[in-house]
Amino acid sequence: MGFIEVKTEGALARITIQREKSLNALNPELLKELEETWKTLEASGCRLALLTGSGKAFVAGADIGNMAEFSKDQALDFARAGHRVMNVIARSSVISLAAINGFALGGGLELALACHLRVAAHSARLGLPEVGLGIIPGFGGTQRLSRLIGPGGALRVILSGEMFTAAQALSMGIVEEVVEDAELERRSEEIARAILDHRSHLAQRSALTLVREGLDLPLDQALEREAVAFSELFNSDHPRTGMTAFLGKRKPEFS
Ligand code: CO8
Repeated sequence: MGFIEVKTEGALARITIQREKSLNALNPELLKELEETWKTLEASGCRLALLTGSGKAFVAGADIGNMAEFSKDQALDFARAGHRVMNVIARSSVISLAAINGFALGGGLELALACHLRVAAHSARLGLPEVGLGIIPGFGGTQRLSRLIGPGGALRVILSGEMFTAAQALSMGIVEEVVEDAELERRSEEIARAILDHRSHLAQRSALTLVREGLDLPLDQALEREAVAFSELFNSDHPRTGMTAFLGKRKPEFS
């Protein structure tokens, strides 16, 4: 342990990657630590993780020094280790919001893509520069980016390897919001609070799963899953709590 700072406040966790001298580049130890951090968050009852980087980068990619002399087998192991971590984050019931504070390149952008939501600081720079290194985005980028913005946009980003601005990322649909640099922390926390306060965590968990898994299903099957998931919420007291609070002009307090 040692590359990740975790600060929790109730259901909110602030996660900061701290490997500043390498612009928070992801090496195997850091990846392992990220995976363990998420598993700890899940066990702790945390509902939302705000993920950011320390210094001038969110994450500037996988650690290039670590990869330069890879054999084919080592490359496969590393790609699989990356996939495992990104999947843990993407499939987690802990809602993840990437607060992109600087460079989010290669594996760093792929990490942000594994998160459920992305807010970028105005000066952030994003990109998938892998093809310039003779490799491909191997931490899920070829798949998650094309699912997020479509194949044309994804191929433009991947094939050019160009760095682009936060405003360009917003127009491509890669991030949900861009804010002034000084506002990144405050605005990310505001979004987190809007998600957490007086909202049903059971309904949110259900919606997370439906959106994520539904994308891989034919529409009719995905809609049927939605209907079943909708009905299953009525096994809990959350629908009654939420709707009686509305009718009583109160804010709901979900158990
Ligand atoms: N890996 C290792 N070290 C890095 C990385 C990185 N990805 N990025 C930056 N660093 C290091 C630099 O080498 C430098 O170290 P040192 O001080 O010892 O020379 C330090 O961080 C500071 O960086 P710079 O001096 O370069 O800072 P600048 O502000 O001049 O430039 C940049 C910032 C533009 C971000 C520049 O550092 C850069 O281009 N970095 C590399 C970005 C990149 O190509 N990222 C993609 C990496 S590949 C990848 O992520 C693949 C993921 C999928 C893997 C699949 C597994 C098989």
